[in-house]
Amino acid sequence: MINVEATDKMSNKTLRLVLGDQLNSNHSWFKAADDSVTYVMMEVRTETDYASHHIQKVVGIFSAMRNFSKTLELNKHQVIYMHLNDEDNLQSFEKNIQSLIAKDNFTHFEYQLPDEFRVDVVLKELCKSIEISSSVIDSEHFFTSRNELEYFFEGKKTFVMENFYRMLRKKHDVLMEGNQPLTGKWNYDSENRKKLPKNHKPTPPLVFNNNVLEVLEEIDKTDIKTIGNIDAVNFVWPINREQSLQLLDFFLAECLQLFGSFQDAMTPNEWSLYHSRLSFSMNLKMISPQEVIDKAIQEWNKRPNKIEYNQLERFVRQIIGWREYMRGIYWLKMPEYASMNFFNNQEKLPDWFWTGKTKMNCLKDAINQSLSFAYAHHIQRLMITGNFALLAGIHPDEIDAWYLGIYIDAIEWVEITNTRGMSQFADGGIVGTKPYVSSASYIDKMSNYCGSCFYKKEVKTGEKACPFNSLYWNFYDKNRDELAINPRIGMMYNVWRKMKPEAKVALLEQADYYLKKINEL
Ligand code: FAD
Ligand code: DLZ
Ligand code: SF4
Repeated sequence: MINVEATDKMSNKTLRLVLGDQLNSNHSWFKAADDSVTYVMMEVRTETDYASHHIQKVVGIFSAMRNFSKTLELNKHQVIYMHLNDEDNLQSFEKNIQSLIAKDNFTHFEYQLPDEFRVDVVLKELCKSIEISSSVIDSEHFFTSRNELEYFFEGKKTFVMENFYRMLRKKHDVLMEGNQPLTGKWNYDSENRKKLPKNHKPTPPLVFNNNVLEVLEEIDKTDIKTIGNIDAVNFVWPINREQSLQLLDFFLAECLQLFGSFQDAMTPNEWSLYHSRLSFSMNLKMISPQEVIDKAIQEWNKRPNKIEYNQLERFVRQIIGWREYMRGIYWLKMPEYASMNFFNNQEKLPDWFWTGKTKMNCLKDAINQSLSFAYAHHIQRLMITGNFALLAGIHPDEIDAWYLGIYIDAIEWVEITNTRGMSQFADGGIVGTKPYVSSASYIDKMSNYCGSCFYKKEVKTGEKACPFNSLYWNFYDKNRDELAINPRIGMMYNVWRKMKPEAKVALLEQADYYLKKINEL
């Protein structure tokens, strides 16, 4: 537990703020009930309106918040819960807190370190403006502190996720034998790139049949702008810690054994495959990354013949590696990160990103699935929607707004680093070493989308040519100044240079034609 900015500990009536993504029942705050402490949780318009969120995201967060406040009350904590339509709700964290302090004579205010830069600023400003003392405490969720990545890479020009991951494995003694990785090998990436076999039927996902109608009706009474669909009688996402743990158990029993093998696979109408769908539970802190990893390792120890080590390592890497790495980059690079646009892309997102109405099968599936479930797995986000947006030169602000809204797990610290960084290379290579772009051949290699598509994957120009093919070469041609010096990309320019001039012209004309009628693709 760290205590920062403590200005006065002599208070006898304390108000503690719990944010919607701080539902950590194991936090030291909640160890014992204390009559002098009141917790406040609030559904507010500043949070519902900073993006056009998916309706499942708003309903899911409110439902989880309400359940969390009930659990606190059951454990004898005093809680003020402000519902969205409460008359005295002033619709922002700072206004509500100021009002409560004045009304209820609190003498001390406390909050947990928020995960979003904007909220961090708001709460710091609030503490300066109030006349009572205040303090801030860690959220006790992550493996790393906000600044750990900065210290680790101090003096280095580039950041490498692999190095950060290895340091954390050693530091937290995860899958280690002394100072060496268990099995002697750190990285199993090359073994994890299988397409789903034709007749393979994946295990159906565990979904919850939560009735969240009451929450939905309250949102419907307002003018909050949301996107996507919802079945509010059978809401599929976990909305409390118990359900989050059930989802974890289901993943360990049914999916972990094939997690790595099919991590990059995509197939129509299968929205979850062998992914854990634990990001929502973890990002709201209903479960911790430590317990997810511990339980995965326990499961592997129980069933070593069923779960290969490489499947386990690949899963652990996502959580202790990528998730912590993205958080470190966020706190090191914000707020400048939010306006980076390395390629100076300026285009608007096509309308069909919001409707799914496109003839491109891969995009149609990934977008419709996102509208139906507020979820797409990593490769759909990176190599389908993200890939297309980058090839089409869409402005990163437009892309961020889409990703921040549409996914149930989208909280800015992990959304923006993945979107602007990993997917769009708008940070010029802070997160990744090269842009993730591909033509149809990669999409066909990893999915079963192309066979039934209106477009033809092998055709580059002319009728029914797959748009990814010409846009791919157009991207390299257009961004030559930025990319040709990158040693990981130089090879692509050799291929481009060796192409016949008329073939190059045809590809660029095709790309131009598609970009001009992007809304009709
Ligand atoms: P699994 O495939 O089961 O992986 C297990 C866990 O590993 C995840 O729950 C997640 O906590 C972690 N993880 C995996 N990859 C990453 C990653 N690249 N960065 C951080 N954590 C990772 N993740 C979010 O949580 N919120 C976002 O808003 C978000 N936006 C993204 C946008 C783009 C363009 C891309 C390419 C990726 C984004 N990701 C985001 C990362 C990743 O796609 C999701 O974490 C993952 O798809 C969530 O599904 P899952 O829980 O089934 O993950
Ligand atoms: C995303 C979200 C939404 C839609 N609504 C609320 C809310 O009404 N109250 C709340 O406390 N949190 C909400 N959140 C999550 C916050 O945006 C999140 O806590 C901040 O981004 C800090 O990371
Ligand atoms: Fe996507 Fe092109 Fe394949 Fe169609 S042919 S599914 S647009 S990659």
